[in-house]
Amino acid sequence: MTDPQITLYRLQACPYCERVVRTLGEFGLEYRSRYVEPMHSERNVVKRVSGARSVPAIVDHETGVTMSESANIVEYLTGTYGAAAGETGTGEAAADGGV
Ligand SMILES: N[C@@H](CCC(=O)N[C@@H](CS)C(=O)NCC(=O)O)C(=O)O
Repeated sequence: MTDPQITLYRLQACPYCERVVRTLGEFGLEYRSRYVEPMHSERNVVKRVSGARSVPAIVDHETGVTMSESANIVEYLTGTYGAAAGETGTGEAAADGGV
Protein backbone atom coordinates (compact mmCIF):
# COMPACT_ATOMS: atom_id res chain seq x y z
CA MET A 1 0.00 0.00 0.00
CA THR A 2 1.36 3.41 -0.94
CA ASP A 3 1.07 6.62 1.03
CA PRO A 4 -1.34 9.23 -0.28
CA GLN A 5 0.24 11.76 -2.57
CA ILE A 6 -0.85 14.79 -0.58
CA THR A 7 -0.95 15.62 3.11
CA LEU A 8 -3.53 18.20 4.11
CA TYR A 9 -3.16 20.04 7.39
CA ARG A 10 -6.61 21.11 8.46
CA LEU A 11 -8.98 21.95 11.24
CA GLN A 12 -12.48 20.66 11.91
CA ALA A 13 -15.20 22.97 10.52
CA CYS A 14 -12.70 25.25 8.80
CA PRO A 15 -14.37 26.60 5.63
CA TYR A 16 -11.01 27.32 3.98
CA CYS A 17 -9.98 23.72 4.58
CA GLU A 18 -13.28 22.47 3.16
CA ARG A 19 -12.63 24.44 0.00
CA VAL A 20 -9.35 22.56 -0.46
CA VAL A 21 -11.02 19.24 0.39
CA ARG A 22 -13.59 19.89 -2.35
CA THR A 23 -10.88 20.64 -4.88
CA LEU A 24 -8.90 17.51 -3.95
CA GLY A 25 -12.08 15.48 -4.39
CA GLU A 26 -12.85 17.15 -7.69
CA PHE A 27 -9.51 16.03 -9.12
CA GLY A 28 -9.66 12.59 -7.50
CA LEU A 29 -6.44 13.18 -5.57
CA GLU A 30 -5.52 10.89 -2.69
CA TYR A 31 -4.71 12.75 0.49
CA ARG A 32 -4.17 12.21 4.17
CA SER A 33 -5.72 14.62 6.66
CA ARG A 34 -3.69 15.80 9.60
CA TYR A 35 -5.80 17.74 12.06
CA VAL A 36 -3.93 20.54 13.79
CA GLU A 37 -4.43 21.82 17.31
CA PRO A 38 -7.31 24.30 17.57
CA MET A 39 -5.08 26.53 19.68
CA HIS A 40 -3.08 28.64 17.25
CA SER A 41 0.02 28.81 19.47
CA GLU A 42 0.19 25.00 19.65
CA ARG A 43 0.32 24.35 15.92
CA ASN A 44 4.00 23.64 15.80
CA VAL A 45 3.72 20.71 13.44
CA VAL A 46 2.20 22.71 10.60
CA LYS A 47 4.47 25.66 11.39
CA ARG A 48 7.50 23.40 10.92
CA VAL A 49 6.18 22.14 7.60
CA SER A 50 4.80 25.29 5.95
CA GLY A 51 6.35 28.11 7.95
CA ALA A 52 2.89 29.29 9.08
CA ARG A 53 0.40 28.22 11.73
CA SER A 54 -2.65 28.84 9.56
CA VAL A 55 -4.55 26.04 7.87
CA PRO A 56 -5.20 24.76 5.31
CA ALA A 57 -1.70 23.81 4.26
CA ILE A 58 -0.65 21.03 1.91
CA VAL A 59 2.42 19.02 1.13
CA ASP A 60 2.43 17.46 -2.32
CA HIS A 61 4.88 14.58 -1.97
CA GLU A 62 4.84 14.02 -5.73
CA THR A 63 6.10 17.49 -6.66
CA GLY A 64 7.75 18.55 -3.39
CA VAL A 65 5.49 21.60 -3.15
CA THR A 66 4.39 22.87 0.28
CA MET A 67 2.01 25.78 0.64
CA SER A 68 -0.69 27.41 2.72
CA GLU A 69 -3.50 29.86 1.83
CA SER A 70 -6.57 28.18 0.41
CA ALA A 71 -6.76 30.33 -2.74
CA ASN A 72 -3.13 29.55 -3.59
CA ILE A 73 -3.65 25.86 -2.91
CA VAL A 74 -6.75 25.69 -5.12
CA GLU A 75 -4.90 27.55 -7.88
CA TYR A 76 -1.93 25.20 -7.56
CA LEU A 77 -4.07 22.05 -7.62
CA THR A 78 -6.08 23.31 -10.57
CA GLY A 79 -2.98 24.27 -12.51
CA THR A 80 -1.20 21.01 -11.72
CA TYR A 81 -3.99 18.44 -11.76
CA GLY A 82 -7.01 20.16 -13.35
CA ALA A 83 -8.39 19.29 -16.76
CA ALA A 84 -6.37 22.01 -18.47
CA ALA A 85 -3.05 21.00 -16.87
CA GLY A 86 -2.31 18.33 -19.48
CA GLU A 87 -3.18 20.63 -22.36
CA THR A 88 -1.08 23.64 -21.35
CA GLY A 89 1.89 21.63 -20.16
CA THR A 90 2.75 21.93 -16.51
CA GLY A 91 0.44 24.53 -15.06
CA GLU A 92 3.18 27.11 -15.17
CA ALA A 93 0.75 29.99 -15.42
CA ALA A 94 -0.71 29.07 -12.04
CA ALA A 95 2.67 28.44 -10.48
CA ASP A 96 4.11 31.81 -11.42
CA GLY A 97 0.93 33.75 -10.76
CA GLY A 98 0.17 34.13 -14.45
CA VAL A 99 2.59 37.02 -14.89
N1 LIG B 1 -6.54 33.36 4.13
C1 LIG B 1 -6.44 32.05 4.71
C2 LIG B 1 -7.36 32.01 5.91
C3 LIG B 1 -7.28 30.67 6.61
C4 LIG B 1 -7.79 30.78 8.03
O1 LIG B 1 -8.24 31.82 8.50
N2 LIG B 1 -7.69 29.64 8.71
C5 LIG B 1 -7.98 29.61 10.11
C6 LIG B 1 -8.71 28.34 10.47
S1 LIG B 1 -10.33 28.29 9.70
C7 LIG B 1 -6.67 29.68 10.81
O2 LIG B 1 -5.84 28.77 10.74
N3 LIG B 1 -6.43 30.83 11.44
C8 LIG B 1 -5.18 31.11 12.09
C9 LIG B 1 -4.24 31.89 11.22
O3 LIG B 1 -4.66 32.36 10.14
O4 LIG B 1 -3.08 32.02 11.58
C10 LIG B 1 -6.81 30.99 3.70
O5 LIG B 1 -7.61 31.30 2.79
O6 LIG B 1 -6.29 29.88 3.78
